[in-house]
Amino acid sequence: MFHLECIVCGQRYGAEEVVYTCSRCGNLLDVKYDYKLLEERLSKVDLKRRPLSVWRYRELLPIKDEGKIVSLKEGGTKLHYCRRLGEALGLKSLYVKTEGDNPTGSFKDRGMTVGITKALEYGFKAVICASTGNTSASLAAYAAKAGITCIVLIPSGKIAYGKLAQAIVYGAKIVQVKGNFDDALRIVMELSLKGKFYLLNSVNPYRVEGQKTLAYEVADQLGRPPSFLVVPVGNAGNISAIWKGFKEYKRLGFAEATPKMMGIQAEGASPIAEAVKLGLSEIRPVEKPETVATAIRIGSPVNWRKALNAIRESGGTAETVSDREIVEAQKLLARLEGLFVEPASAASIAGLRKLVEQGAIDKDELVVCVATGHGLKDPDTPVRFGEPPLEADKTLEAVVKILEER
Ligand code: AN7
Repeated sequence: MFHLECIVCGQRYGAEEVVYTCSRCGNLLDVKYDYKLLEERLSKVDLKRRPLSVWRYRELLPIKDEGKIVSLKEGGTKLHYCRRLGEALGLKSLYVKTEGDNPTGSFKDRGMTVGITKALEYGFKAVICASTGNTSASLAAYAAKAGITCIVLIPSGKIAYGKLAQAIVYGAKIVQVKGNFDDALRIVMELSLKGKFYLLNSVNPYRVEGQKTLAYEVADQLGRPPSFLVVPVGNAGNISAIWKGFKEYKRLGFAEATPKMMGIQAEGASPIAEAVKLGLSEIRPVEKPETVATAIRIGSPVNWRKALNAIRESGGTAETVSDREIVEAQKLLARLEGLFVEPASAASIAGLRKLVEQGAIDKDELVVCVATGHGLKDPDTPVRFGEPPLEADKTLEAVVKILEER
């Protein structure tokens, strides 16, 4: 029903083989399905009868044994109509998809429910990942649910506190690496080739399949795909997966159009945006990535080729935002809509603001912004950049006085 194919040389791999990248040319793999068969067997009416969730779309996911599915009830996240934020940015139809609603507070859960299920299908007793935080939190939770060992490598001192707390409490073996995410990923990729640990970074073609369900959900929630889909980009698995989802929905006759994919990166970690803007055919990795949005502090995104395809094929573009713009956008979304998202997610709002200002997105367009992770993941950033609380003596008069002063 499905197999893997190299996105560059087309080499095929059977579903029984554990393989992460093409053993012939080293490039990324993609899961391929028999769409003709799926078209015959699956109707949109059938899908819509099931609850909105990742597994609503189970026939479109690369699972052999439904009995083995490990789920924490991921997906089915809210799509908020943002009238006030839309007005502030100059858009009539702006929606924000809050992926923080997921069980561990980020979109990674969509991928991990599929990824851990694959780990069990293959008979692994341990899983591994490198992470800027959310991947480790999610993998640790799903490994706990499955009852298998979880090992995570994180860049020393550079992950948000909430995410670290999650990995600790779910019982992962955590190794802080004295380097950045790219260093940690290189190590786990090498380690996974020894065969003992199943690798669940977004280079794993099965994991990102789960993430494409965001596209199906958005199309189902709106009744059609948006004109623009704005998403933050780090290792670039998510933008690639979401694009695949929209393409599949159209291919299956469940949607009539596809959105333009708009990828947003932090200025200090923006090799993909650079390649898009300069029209490069390959990215130039950033040696020392830096940004307040630690989730996307990634200099050498493994999925760059898929992401450049997604952006170009969809007719979209990429933009960069500064740390100041990210922090500002985080406040704006919180204060106008009551939605608290982490800095990386706020990057998509900051990027959208720029794209509207530049005229790349018209005010009448239907726009969906993906808020990839919950604000409570990183409580330090708003405290560091926001106004400190007032302080008063413990009397009514003192409190009244200080309130009047402000
Ligand atoms: C909130 O957890 O890479 O472009 O190791 O946590 O698919 O990498 C996180 C990435 C956006 C970027 N928003 O997604 C990790 C990790 C949030 C994130 C991204 C991440 P990709």
